[in-house]
This record gives sequence, C-alpha cells and structure tokens, in this order.
Amino acid sequence: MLRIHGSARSRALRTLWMTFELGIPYEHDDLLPRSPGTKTPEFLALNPNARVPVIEDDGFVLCESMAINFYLAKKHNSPLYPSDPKQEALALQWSFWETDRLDRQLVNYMNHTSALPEAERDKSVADAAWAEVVPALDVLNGVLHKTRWLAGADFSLADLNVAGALYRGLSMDLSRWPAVREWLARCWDRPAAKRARAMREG
Ligand SMILES: N[C@@H](CCC(=O)N[C@@H](CS)C(=O)NCC(=O)O)C(=O)O
Repeated sequence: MLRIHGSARSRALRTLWMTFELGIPYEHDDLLPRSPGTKTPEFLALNPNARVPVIEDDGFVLCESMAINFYLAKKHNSPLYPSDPKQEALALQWSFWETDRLDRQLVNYMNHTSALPEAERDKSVADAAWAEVVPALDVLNGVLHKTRWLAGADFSLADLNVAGALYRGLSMDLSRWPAVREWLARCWDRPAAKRARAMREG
C-alpha cells in the first residue's frame, strides 16, 4: 500500500494529484511542513531532510516530489508517463527546470507578499524572488505559445509536475503570460487536479 507523508498544503499536492490520476489506493499521513511530526526519529529515518512529501510504497521510501511522480506514473504504467524516450527526457527536462528556476522562487514570492503574517514578510526577499519568477514565466509562456502541452501531443507527467508546482499561479495575475494562464487552467481543470485542490483548500 502506498503511504503519502505530507499535507495537501505542501508540495505533496502534486503527489496527491498524481495519485488521483492513477486512481490507486493510498494512506495519507497529513503532515504539515515543519510540524513536530517531521522532526521525529521515525520521520527523519524516512527523510533526513525533514521535508515533505515522502512516500513509502510497500517498504520502498522515496522523497523529492518530482521523482515521486516519475516513479508512481512509471510503476502504474500510466499513459501520463511518456513512452517515447525523447518525450520522457522532456518530462525530466521540465521537472528539473521547474525545480531550478521556479519552485522555491515562487514559494518565497508568495510567502513574502501574502502567505506569511505581515510582520514576517521581507520585501527584499519577495523582490529578489520575483526577479527570477518573471524570466522563468517568460520562458514557459514562449514555449506554451507554440505548443499545447510540454511533452508530446497530450497532457503528461511533464505538465502535471510543472502545473502542480504552479498552484500558486492560479491566484496570481498572469495577464503578462496568457499562454501560461490558459495552459494552467487546462491542467487544473482535470478531475484529479480538482480533487487535490479541494483537499488543499477544503
Ligand atoms: N525539492 C523538494 C522540496 C521539499 C520541501 O521543501 N518541502 C517543504 C514543504 S512544501 C518542506 O517540507 N519544508 C520544510 C522546511 O522548510 O523545513 C521536493 O520537491 O519534494
């Protein structure tokens, strides 16, 4: 049985989305980031980074949300896992790209503009993050202007990983990036995505 450690209010959102796409049974350890449950010896034995998500799959332990989705999609022979090596490589490319160019930058921007209590917000952190978010979204918009999906002719793991990470984009003004806005809406319109989103927002 698959066990997912991590709240929908964390990067485990993308793990839950993938799990719902696959329609597989799972147990949920609804752990919030930095909560005491992430500091216990038992949790640190699973992920010494003290971060979520982590999965246990019949004894196999894996962290890093992008890797988890590759594993789950491949193990369950999902059509979301590109069978063509070039498209598989594109899914890797976009997942690494998102992690490098956008993932933490977007979190920092949202934390320091809205999510954190006002007294804890630091405008210089928000500004530095935004200075990296803008060129990354420019790149994504340029690509999505020419192609409907990131790896191949249909929605795939590549789209899920990047759109999952761009959850916060759903509440941002994306008018500068219309192709991103439309693609994000298409991705998050999927039933599995809506179910994951309802868990986060419910
Ligand atoms: N690259 C990791 C990042 C994991 C991560 O940073 N998770 C956050 C929650 S979204 C966390 O647990 N943070 C705890 C901390 O910052 O101490 C992944 O994609 O899984």
